[in-house]
Amino acid sequence: MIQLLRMGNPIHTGAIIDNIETDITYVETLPAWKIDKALGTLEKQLSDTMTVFGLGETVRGINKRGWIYVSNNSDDPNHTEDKHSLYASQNFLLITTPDAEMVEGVFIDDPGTVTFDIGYTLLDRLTIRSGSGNADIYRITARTASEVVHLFRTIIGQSYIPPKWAFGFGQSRWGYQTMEDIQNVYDAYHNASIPIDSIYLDIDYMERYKDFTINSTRFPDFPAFVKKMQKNNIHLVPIIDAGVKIEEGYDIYEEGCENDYFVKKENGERLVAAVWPGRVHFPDFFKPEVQDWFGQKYQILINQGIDGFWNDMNEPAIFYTDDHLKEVFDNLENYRNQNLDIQSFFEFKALVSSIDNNPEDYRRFYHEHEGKLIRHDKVHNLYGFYMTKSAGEALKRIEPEKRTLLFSRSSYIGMHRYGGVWTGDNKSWWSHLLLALQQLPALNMCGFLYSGSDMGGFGADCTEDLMARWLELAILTPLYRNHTSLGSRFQELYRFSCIDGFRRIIELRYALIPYIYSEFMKAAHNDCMYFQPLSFIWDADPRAYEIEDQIMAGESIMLAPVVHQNMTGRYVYLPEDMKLIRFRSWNQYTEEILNKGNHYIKCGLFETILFLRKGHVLPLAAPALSTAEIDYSTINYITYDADPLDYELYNDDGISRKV
Ligand code: MIG
Repeated sequence: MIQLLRMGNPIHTGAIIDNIETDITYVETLPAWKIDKALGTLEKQLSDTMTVFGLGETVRGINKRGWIYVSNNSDDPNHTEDKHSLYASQNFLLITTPDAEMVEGVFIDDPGTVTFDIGYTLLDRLTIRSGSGNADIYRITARTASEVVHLFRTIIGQSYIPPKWAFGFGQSRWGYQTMEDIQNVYDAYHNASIPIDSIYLDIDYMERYKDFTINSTRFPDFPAFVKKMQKNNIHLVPIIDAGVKIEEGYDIYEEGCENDYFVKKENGERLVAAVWPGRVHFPDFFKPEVQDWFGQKYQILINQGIDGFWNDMNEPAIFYTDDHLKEVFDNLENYRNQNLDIQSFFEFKALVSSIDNNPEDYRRFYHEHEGKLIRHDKVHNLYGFYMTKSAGEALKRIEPEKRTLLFSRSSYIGMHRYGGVWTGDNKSWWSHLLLALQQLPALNMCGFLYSGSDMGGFGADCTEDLMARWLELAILTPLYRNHTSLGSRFQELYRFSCIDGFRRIIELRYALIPYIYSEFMKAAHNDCMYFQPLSFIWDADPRAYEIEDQIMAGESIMLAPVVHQNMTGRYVYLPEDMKLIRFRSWNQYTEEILNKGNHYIKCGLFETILFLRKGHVLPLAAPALSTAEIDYSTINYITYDADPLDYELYNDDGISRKV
């Protein structure tokens, strides 16, 4: 059952699809919730046995109890557990207990700031607050968690489906500058015989960080290079940033000015902000004509052979605005030649550090939404969604028959119909390895099936063991990309000492692609989850609700990866009898049946452990150097009290849209 309670006067966000077939009942109250429309709050008592799942890409665990989360898309590269906001706002929660007769989901459709106090102020109280008091609140109830998710997904629409090659391994690094850099990465992978499908182009491929340009000194004949790479089954995936550089003669800047496509301030002047290129204007993605215009620009790169993109800096991130920077400089004068004391020193410091992503700046500009001007902060969390929608719809227009890879940093529920997400600038920390696992089921609940973290970690220096464990943890994660920051230690797999170990893991990944692709496509077509918390399956088992480092991936496999340094094994909880498959490589593995309960499982550094459910099947192909070369005619099936024919293997040409 789906109920809708309206608070205030919410805007139409597009999170929910327009032609819903599911019945929705409009209500004035919600059972077991205390609603205060004046305050914009809804409150619920949490019993001891209740678990709260959801919120998509956030810090902390799978069970969200015990913290306060704030939906306010933020470019913050320090994802520590004291943070409240990351890049995305996925305002969906699911509340359940082991003995539940009914499971409840709530979605707060409000693109402004929304606060989720989940047992922070009071241990047993959940308080959700819409900052503006304007929100559509959907309450979805069903017998099980999976049914709640399924119902929810029927009203938010089908998930984005990437081309099959996007399930292969990708290599990225902020700092690859030239054609030679990219060629060297390819050559090194090729020489090491490590399978790979994509290499990413970060901001340095552009000319002075201008969207849809190619630096012709660094890439003298870009289309030829793209083609050459494609012959090797390598797809180049360029980054697109939200801000458009202010530069006379730059066509996109000039067209945007002429046609009034950029966001403006109250006085009607265009907002001048700054990101990589220096001063930029932000396209007003809220206007349909701007969506069409900007989206169509992707064709410039498509025409040069490109078939994948990642949208960055679309919270939008703001280094500074001209207006605020001027205020800061003016103010700084007051501190010159002063004896800065405890008070003034900290004011001075705060002044300087207030320059980027300043909340005041997000109140300086407006969007034109369905004919009305709305101040940015009230709809802030839609910006990345609309940028990606602009791209996604254009890609469909440009190539109606073909799937293109597209994922974004910032997002809001609804964006899952147009692209996937990566979880932004994590760090090469063991705690972020675990976080990468914990975010997946929450993202899947609200339709973000194509997602993944920067493997090896973006910021900080990666170690060889962390990289190996990350590749193992993500072995079934759809987006499988090694990415890192400028200035960090090189972490391409061939940089490390045990290249053979890395090759064995990546080969296993490729052997698993028939399974990954089948399970992904089934989840996308049937509005289901690919990654699930254990309790979604074993819902009567109280232990299953407390497992924070094991998840289900598809119907057959439970993941229980090693997430700590210097450990060659771990405790695993089996909610039922399972078969442990310990892979040394894709074709060297042992199988062992284990009983329900607790086990200590050995897992050496370059070993991958998977747990196969009873009555289920795991298909395995012989690996190839790219997804295009995987031979489906030689699939081998590992079974546990099941017949290979029990498995529904899904395959298609991997590139056509909707079959
Ligand atoms: O602020 O384009 O999250 O993946 O490498 C840095 C450079 C801007 C942030 C992205 C990251 C990317 C980086 N970008």
